[in-house]
Amino acid sequence: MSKIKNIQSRQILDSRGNPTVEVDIITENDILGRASVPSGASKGKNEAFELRDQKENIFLGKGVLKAVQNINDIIAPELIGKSVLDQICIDKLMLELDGTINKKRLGANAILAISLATAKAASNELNIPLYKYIGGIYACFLPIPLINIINGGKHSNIPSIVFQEFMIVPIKANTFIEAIQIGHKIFYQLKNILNEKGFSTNVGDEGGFSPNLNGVEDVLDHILEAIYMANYEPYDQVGIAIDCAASEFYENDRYDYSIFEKSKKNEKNLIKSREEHVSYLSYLVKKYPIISIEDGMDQNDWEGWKLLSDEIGDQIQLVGDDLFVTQVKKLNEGINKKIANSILIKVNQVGTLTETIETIHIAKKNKYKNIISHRSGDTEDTFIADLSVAFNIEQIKIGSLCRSERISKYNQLLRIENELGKYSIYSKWN
Ligand code: 2PG
Ligand code: MG
Repeated sequence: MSKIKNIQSRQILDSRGNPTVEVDIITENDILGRASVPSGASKGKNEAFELRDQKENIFLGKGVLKAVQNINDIIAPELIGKSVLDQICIDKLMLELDGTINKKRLGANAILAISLATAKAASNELNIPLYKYIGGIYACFLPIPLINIINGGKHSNIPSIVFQEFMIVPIKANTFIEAIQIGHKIFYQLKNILNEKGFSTNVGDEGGFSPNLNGVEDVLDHILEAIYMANYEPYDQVGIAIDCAASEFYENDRYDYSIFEKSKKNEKNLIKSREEHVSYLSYLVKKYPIISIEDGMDQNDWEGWKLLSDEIGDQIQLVGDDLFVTQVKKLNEGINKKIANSILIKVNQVGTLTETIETIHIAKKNKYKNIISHRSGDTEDTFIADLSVAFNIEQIKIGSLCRSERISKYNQLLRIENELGKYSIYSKWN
């Protein structure tokens, strides 16, 4: 009954209007599992391979019809008749069919769409919420949201802020809805402040504002002002998290802030050695209520990562995104070298649900925090909201409180909180 009867794949659009893969898996019971795949702008070099058609005159080369065809011609015939309850076997079979290290043959976007749709079909087949199907009876923790409010770097087209994401973290909220209310208040305070000063409140790729501010400290000053104006205590009630996405401005062994802070191009101190960059981050941590830094260093600058980890790793959360690309091998390397203390989890960096779960478990075992994450190009798919609850993950990063592809995930978490009712537990920051 839970056997796959039909698989239909198609090209749909992500939040940037670029094509992405969607899959429908239909069981013999006519039960549907549907999933779609997100896509990053600041991608790690070691991410699983995203297969694009590369036909310049169609969708600027970003079509995914080849991936769709791989599903229809290669993957689907092998999966028809298999049970959607056999997630591990299905994921393994796809890895074998692909046969490459980074899923280059079939495309990680093809493989991931099937992998996620399989789990959804299974949960629908059993009539169990997705988070419970994946995580079991102990799945009951709602994550703390890292709520994006300013977009810089590659997520904005205003070349004035080198770091990619500035987020607020409601660390003292007692429920998910309370966390959202706090975020909402600060988000709109910030909007007022920016408006009054004549800055644009247009939003970037992840829904945070994208104003023409004067670099990182100007952004942090504005966020701090918004936290105070909303009547919250920085540090005590609300912390700041940043994603430097440092791989995007690392060139010739230097951290070159002028790549994104173009108006300041002639300022001498914009090009920093790894030591200067680490000192700057450490200075920011002293000056502002920063409690988490993601990708503070370039993905290949392990020496820099070590320096940063030794310098501030015992004070704040240091998150590896491009550094670990959700892959066990990279994470183990980091654990052995005592680099970072947390990992960003993005399903499409590794390409199957099974491998994502393996990485989550390795992190937990080694006391590295997991932070489930969206991509800057995302869809209305809410899989990652359920995934966070499935494994009682402490934190989630799903953008700002606008743009429907972000809101869909917040809403799914609100539904889960509502459904769990008195059994829901809200994660605590520690
Ligand atoms: C990141 C992500 C998501 P992108 O760097 O953490 O916020 O961005 O999807 O562009 O890689
Ligand atoms: Mg990142």
